[in-house]
Amino acid sequence: MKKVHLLTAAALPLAGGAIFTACQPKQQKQEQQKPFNIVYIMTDDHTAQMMSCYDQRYAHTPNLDRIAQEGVLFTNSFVANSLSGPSRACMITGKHSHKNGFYDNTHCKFDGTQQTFPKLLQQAGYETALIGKWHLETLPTGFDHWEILPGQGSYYNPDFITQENDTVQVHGYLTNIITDKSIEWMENQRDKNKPFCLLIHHKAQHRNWMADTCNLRLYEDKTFPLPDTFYDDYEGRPAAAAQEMSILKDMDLVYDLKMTGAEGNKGLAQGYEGMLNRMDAEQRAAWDAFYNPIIEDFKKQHLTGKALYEWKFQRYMRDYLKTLKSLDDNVGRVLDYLDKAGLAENTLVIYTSDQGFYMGEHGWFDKRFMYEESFHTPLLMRLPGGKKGTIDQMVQNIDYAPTFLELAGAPIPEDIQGVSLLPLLKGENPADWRTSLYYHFYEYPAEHMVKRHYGVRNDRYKLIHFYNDIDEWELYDLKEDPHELHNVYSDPAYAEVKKQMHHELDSLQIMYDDPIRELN
Ligand code: SGN
Ligand code: CA
Repeated sequence: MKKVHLLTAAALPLAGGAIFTACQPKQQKQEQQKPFNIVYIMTDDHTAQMMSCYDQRYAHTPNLDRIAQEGVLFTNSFVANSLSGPSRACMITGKHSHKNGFYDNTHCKFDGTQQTFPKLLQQAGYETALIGKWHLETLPTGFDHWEILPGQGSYYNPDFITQENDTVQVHGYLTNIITDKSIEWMENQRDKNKPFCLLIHHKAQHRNWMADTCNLRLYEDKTFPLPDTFYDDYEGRPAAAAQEMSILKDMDLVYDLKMTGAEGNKGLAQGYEGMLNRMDAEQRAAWDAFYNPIIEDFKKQHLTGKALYEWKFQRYMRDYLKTLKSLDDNVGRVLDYLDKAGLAENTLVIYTSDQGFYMGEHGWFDKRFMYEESFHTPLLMRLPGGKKGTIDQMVQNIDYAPTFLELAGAPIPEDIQGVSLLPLLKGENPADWRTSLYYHFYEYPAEHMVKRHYGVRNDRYKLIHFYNDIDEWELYDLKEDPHELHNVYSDPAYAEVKKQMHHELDSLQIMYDDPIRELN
């Protein structure tokens, strides 16, 4: 039987079905009480529709699927505020945005003096490290080691901000480099006498989906089916109609789809030029050799209307998947390293994204809305000796901090708003698990023009209030209308549901102490 290490804080059902309890012989218990390490891999804008363990239509992600097969896949995993900085702040504090103070990407700087789970893990004897995208505007605190990207970072020959507050350029492709640095830290830089927690934060799959040159030619023969809601008319949903994240109108031909010379936003074209200028001669030659013939072909076609819209969707899907190939390969490298280094048996591996993303659903890219595709975020966890299969309970990214603390045997401070997922990972089915989730998005007016909103979702219904320069309520019956096309807020048939959902929303706002900050 495989050697499995026991949790320090709680007994786990072990691989092979054995259950460790308090009556284990003392010596055996002591031998096995080796603390778990934590390897937390978070990507950016990677959505469950583009992971084969969640959705078979588009992507093939064997290494991500391996985590799901050897551990658990959460079917109902959500964020608290679907945007990078806010999402990261919720994750690291275990608190909603109004409690951690990082509401949006445009106005906020993370208060690094506040309590975070890496600091609490350090107090519990862990060594902590962070490598990759940070996006919280102040320098990281609570990490023994960190190397972060300035802002969104660059896919090619990226800069890193080091702990000495220097900016250093590294040659190569970012997803590989973040993985190289992560493996290097685990292998050669950490204190091997301590348990560790490593946060590997990728830029991929963030806009503008620039793939590694070795993957550019993939998926060119594929034509992807349009999502069912690709031609949504937003009837009955004024906030959905007002957004600026449409593939047809807002996805830029040059910046997003690499059609140099095509019509588009000048600032974005300059941004893209800057990205190309980071490349060395070899990278640039491979890039041009691939995209130039597509540019020539695109010019000849003179596409407009529906044909242009669908052409953009196909190019978007291909670029996203090419970028994803590196991500999946590099997750595989981390898993292989953990095996080779003998760490897999006492390391919790987590895979998640800072939020979901639209892959043409409602005609969109980007995120922000409390609608399913961006409210949902992928979540896989592999805990040695823990449950295998799927977990259907409703979980949120504020739950990660208490999970890690409980796993480390550290106390969970009272003011953490998330709930430890450890009972679920142990295969328990707690009778009092939460039955609804709270959401609040603030970044407006801003890029993509998604209006401010908050709401509640339970296993069947979702109530959303869009506010600020609008006052609109939406109610969805997710069973009858999984694509959220029919706002039934004013439908008399849903009067009782509406009342109950309002009550649930009020209860959550009281419980989480959200004064509904209608910032202007
Ligand atoms: C950038 C992107 C946006 C994206 C935000 C936030 N524009 O501003 O499309 O919504 O980041 O993304 S870009 O022209 O700079 O690519 S987040 O994931 O970091 O929150
Ligand atoms: Ca993001």
